[in-house]
Amino acid sequence: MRIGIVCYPTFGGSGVLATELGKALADKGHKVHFITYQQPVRLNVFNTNIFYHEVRVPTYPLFDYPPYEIALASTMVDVIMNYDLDLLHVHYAIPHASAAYMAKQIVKQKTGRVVPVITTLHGTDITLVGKDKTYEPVVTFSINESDAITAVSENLREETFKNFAITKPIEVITNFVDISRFNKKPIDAFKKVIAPNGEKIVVHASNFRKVKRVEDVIKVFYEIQKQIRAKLLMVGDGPERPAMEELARELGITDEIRFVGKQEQMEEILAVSDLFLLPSEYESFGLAALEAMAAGNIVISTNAGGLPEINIHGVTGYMANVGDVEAMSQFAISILEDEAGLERMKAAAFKQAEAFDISNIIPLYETIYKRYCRMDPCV
Ligand code: GMT
Repeated sequence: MRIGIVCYPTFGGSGVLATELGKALADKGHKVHFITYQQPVRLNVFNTNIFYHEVRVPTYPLFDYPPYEIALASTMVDVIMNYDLDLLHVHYAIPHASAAYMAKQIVKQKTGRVVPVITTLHGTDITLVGKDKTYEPVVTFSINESDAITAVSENLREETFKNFAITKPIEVITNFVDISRFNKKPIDAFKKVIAPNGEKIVVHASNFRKVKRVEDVIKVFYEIQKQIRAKLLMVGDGPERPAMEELARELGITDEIRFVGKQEQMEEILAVSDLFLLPSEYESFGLAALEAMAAGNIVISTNAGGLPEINIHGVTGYMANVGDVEAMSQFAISILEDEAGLERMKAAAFKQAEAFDISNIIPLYETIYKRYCRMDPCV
């Protein structure tokens, strides 16, 4: 099939997921057209089935806010018509679902063809940004106008019905991970650089926004390093980073923490680490935690949102209430002290990640696409 994928190209979970989905579909022979304003970060392969269409947003002195949504809808129309797309699959509702609606109407008016739109809801498009009343009417309308709606967890599906007047079914297709990519042998030399004295390695990766409660990462690690020789790797970047560097200085633990910025080779980092911290206020799913589990890390997280759907308390890691730094610290210390228990838990985390392997999830999306096939047999 000829599939248009619309996503954010940055390091955020929705863009990562959409890009990995597109790459996997291309490997299966589908023609995949990415439509976004920048080359997606994980779109780092050459594949003759993958096409990338950049959305250009011309500026003009009158525009304090250049109209990205109009530029995106116009690019969608161009790609649908010139590459005869079978469907559009948009990731993250804002503004992708409403732009897709507009593109669909324009193509219908021009050609009479109705191009199906599949919208995948990812998280903050529903729980933070989407339900703000500035956006809500358009978000509700464009989700309801989608031909199929999917959510990345049961929790997000429930949140969507709770916060928006949705009149159609929402199917849950969970996020996934490519186990073969994350199940890597650790590079000893790399491990030695980070933890020269055999320290335990703790990792956090995110876009350092308020919702991630990054200060809890630093506070939990502060407690851990009092009891256990450990290092913390802070991967990613975002608005909270300067304050977190300051907090690390105030606590006198800068030698124990490295802020490594955005990293494309997460699998190398996760291969040498032991424990992933995700103390978020909310996660619809927590893709970063799943990737850590696929690399054999245990996860200490909050029990917010969809996290209990992947992290099993006492089996793959531990969960605590949002903000309960003490509980998260105690869980971390007790498992890091127990070498055999840690190894058992790491194996269980990996096993749990296997259930979310990409090979199990891609066919679920293909099943939805096939409903809209124009050819028989569907190819
Ligand atoms: O919060 C992020 O890391 C970015 C955000 C996004 O949409 O790019 O992530 C959301 O989607 C991810 C992929 O589906 C989920 O794994 C994250 O849990 C979700 N973030 C939140 O719900 C806060």
